Amino acid sequence: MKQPAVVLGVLGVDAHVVGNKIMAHALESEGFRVVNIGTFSSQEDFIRAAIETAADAIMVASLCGHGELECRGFRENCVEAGIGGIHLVAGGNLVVGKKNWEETESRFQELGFNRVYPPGVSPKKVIEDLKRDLNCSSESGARSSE
Ligand code: B12
Repeated sequence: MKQPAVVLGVLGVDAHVVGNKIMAHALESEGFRVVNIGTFSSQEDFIRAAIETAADAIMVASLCGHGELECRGFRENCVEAGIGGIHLVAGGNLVVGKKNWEETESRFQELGFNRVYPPGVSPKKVIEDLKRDLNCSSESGARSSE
């Protein structure tokens, strides 16, 4: 069975790289193939990488607070590029300051993200959800969380 692959990166003019490195390491330790495109990545960079590597998911971080603006049109651009069904995940500090989390979450769901996480989420929680969402079993490459 194929090892599940994810494209991970930091969207837009955003230099915050620490969480990206931690998330990449955590995903790799759990058996995912991680294509880390790093900081200052555009929507097109994510989508191109996902097509080239036949990724199962795109994992977008935005820390600066411009997430909502930067994430607009992401799902539509995936559809246009022929990967409309790809699993989309967003996390980091998605909005400026401390807004009501439920509002932020539903805003990103409306934008087409399957999973949206608040600031400081643990990589363990993100990976548990990802395994469930991608139907990963130990046979498919990602190690079981037990
Ligand atoms: C270090 C830091 C910087 C460094 C970054 C150095 C570097 N190369 O990484 C420098 C000094 C460059 C910087 C600059 C700026 N910063 Co700064 N920075 C921070 C700081 C103090 C820590 C960030 C960090 O490394 N945290 C540790 C990591 C482990 O946590 P994390 O990144 O949040 O990641 C966790 C989760 O979010 C999650 N996660 C990470 N990636 C992903 C991906 C996915 C898909 C998922 C699901 C989850 C996930 O997992 C991680 C583990 O829990 C934060 C404040 C804070 N305490 O968070 C501000 C902060 C992020 N910065 C902020 C701002 C405003 C800026 C500047 C705009 C300031 C300015 N006016 O110039 C600039 C932006 C520059 C740019 N173009 O990016 C704000 C963002 C505000 C907002 N979103 O509301 C913050 C929150 C500070 C604040 N309270 O105002 N910053």
